[in-house]
Amino acid sequence: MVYTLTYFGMPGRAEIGRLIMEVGGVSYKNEFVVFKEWLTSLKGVKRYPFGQIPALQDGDFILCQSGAIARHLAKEANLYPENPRAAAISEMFFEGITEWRNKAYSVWFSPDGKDAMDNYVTKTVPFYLDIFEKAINEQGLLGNTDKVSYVDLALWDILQENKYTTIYKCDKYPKLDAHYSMISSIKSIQDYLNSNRRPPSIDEFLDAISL
Ligand SMILES: N[C@@H](CCC(=O)N[C@@H](CS)C(=O)NCC(=O)O)C(=O)O
Repeated sequence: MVYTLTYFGMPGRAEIGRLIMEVGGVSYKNEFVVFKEWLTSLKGVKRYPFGQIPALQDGDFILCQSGAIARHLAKEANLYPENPRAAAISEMFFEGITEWRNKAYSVWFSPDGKDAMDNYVTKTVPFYLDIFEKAINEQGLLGNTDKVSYVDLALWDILQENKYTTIYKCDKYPKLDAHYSMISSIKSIQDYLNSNRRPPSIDEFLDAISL
């Protein structure tokens, strides 16, 4: 069985699914959708219940909504906490990461100008960095287990998407730094980042569609 992961040619909301499959050893292939083609012919097709992507597919099995995709894959890849309370805590943090991502995309994809971007960089991001620094300090891994889970990968993803190491890295977040480095050093993550399965960044995607 090989999943097909359909999304635009960028990490975005599909990236957590990719990371889980890479770390968990689940076979998949990317189907990169061209934005123009999406708008003109693909958006309306019935196979996507919400008319949006990412979508994960294996034959008749079609799953949309990035959180549902992440949880399904995490369970399959043994990256989902077994203990019900640890699972609930992991979901709490996952929802927080999604909330952060929604705020980011509302600024990056529909820029309301410099003020919105400044507010995002100086207030929104530090707000979430403080929360996750505290969480990791208190409980180690975000899944509240002794091994890396899907939500730790989701945290790494949102940090790298926000260019954490170049813009925000500072002594204020030692636990986050250690967590980020630990995930970056996982061999399957390194292999993935060096492979052609890793799509171009959101910046490159935005540059390309504005041409
Ligand atoms: N809640 C959904 C949001 C999906 C979403 O916003 N997808 C965007 C790309 S990031 C999309 O399909 N945009 C094109 C469109 O809405 O036509 C999820 O998490 O998967």
